[in-house]
Amino acid sequence: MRIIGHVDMDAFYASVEQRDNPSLRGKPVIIGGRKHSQRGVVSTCSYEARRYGVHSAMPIRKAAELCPKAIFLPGNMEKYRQVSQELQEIFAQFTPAFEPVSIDEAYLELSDAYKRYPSLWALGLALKQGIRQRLHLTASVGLATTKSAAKIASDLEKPNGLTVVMPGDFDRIIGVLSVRKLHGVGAKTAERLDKMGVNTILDIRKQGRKALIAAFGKHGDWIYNLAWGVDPRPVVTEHVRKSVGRETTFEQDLSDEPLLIKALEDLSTDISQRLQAKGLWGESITLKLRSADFTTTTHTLSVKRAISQSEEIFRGALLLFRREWTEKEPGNRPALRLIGVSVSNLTSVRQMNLFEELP
Ligand code: TTP
Ligand code: MG
Repeated sequence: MRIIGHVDMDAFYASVEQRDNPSLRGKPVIIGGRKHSQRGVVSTCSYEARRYGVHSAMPIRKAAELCPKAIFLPGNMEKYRQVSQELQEIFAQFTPAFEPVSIDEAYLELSDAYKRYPSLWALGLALKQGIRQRLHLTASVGLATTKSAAKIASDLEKPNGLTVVMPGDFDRIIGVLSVRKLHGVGAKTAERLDKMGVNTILDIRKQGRKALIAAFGKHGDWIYNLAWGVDPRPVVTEHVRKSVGRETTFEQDLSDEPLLIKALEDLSTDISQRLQAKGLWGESITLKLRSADFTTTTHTLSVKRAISQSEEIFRGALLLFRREWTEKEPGNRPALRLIGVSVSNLTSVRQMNLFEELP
């Protein structure tokens, strides 16, 4: 059984503004332009503003009529993108397989992560807490066995929600909802279903697969499957990072051993920080040496236990450096123009069965 999470930040742009400016907290905040803008639309608004009926895509003028005392802000995309990036770093601490679907929303493949928690509820809380501690923002989380159910679930208890839908709860929690909640059922399809007497997701099942296909073709088959909780779509990891590395090109070719070792140490520290920010550990260390005549060699060492500490990376890099450079005949020790270190075979789960330390 797969466990898929869907995370969606609450009133994302507005919450970031309230976080960074305490005087906005508890107030109706509308992002999307000036109050007297003639043409703008609302990007989003705080939950305080939603009570007045304001919502995304509404003309700013209409929003100002509904909630005259609201605070209107133009928004700061660069900041929201930065927060979105940090959000992904938190996801990476739970799983290497996550699929961002918008600036504030992602699917997470959590089947492995679940093994580290006593319950799905505990896993969901840990995810929310991770986001809250690092970003000081709330998210709504849905956990289910399919993308479709996880997405519907994350929306059910917004804001700051957590909803777990296991197959046995599907009919009770999701089955009773409007067909509009299903991925791919828009206003038109919903209207046609309504004419067939189909209002809830459970109603779709009563129609039978043939009737759905007759009415909507292939799309009908898809809707019918979703109504039974069948959705084989996997979490698609946009970019599986294969390694984290860094290299230094010297201003002048270098053959001074202490300086070269110092460079290795600095590279190791930098790589360690980046691995830890992403919640990753690596099982291989690669040393790259480029000599003054551009001859380039790489040498890799595997470690038995995944590492991310700078001292561990440095020890591995140093071992390779001694073997490939220091221990060579003086005549075979070229001056170097570049030295690089990378850590690969990345994992987001540190293996707990330790066989041995670094060589
Ligand atoms: P949403 O997740 O749809 O909305 P939200 O996070 O503001 O509120 P909630 O999820 O709690 O209902 O969209 C995320 C961000 O995307 C939103 O903060 C602003 C932006 N956005 C727009 O710019 N225009 C839009 O029409 C929508 C829907 C969102
Ligand atoms: Mg959101």
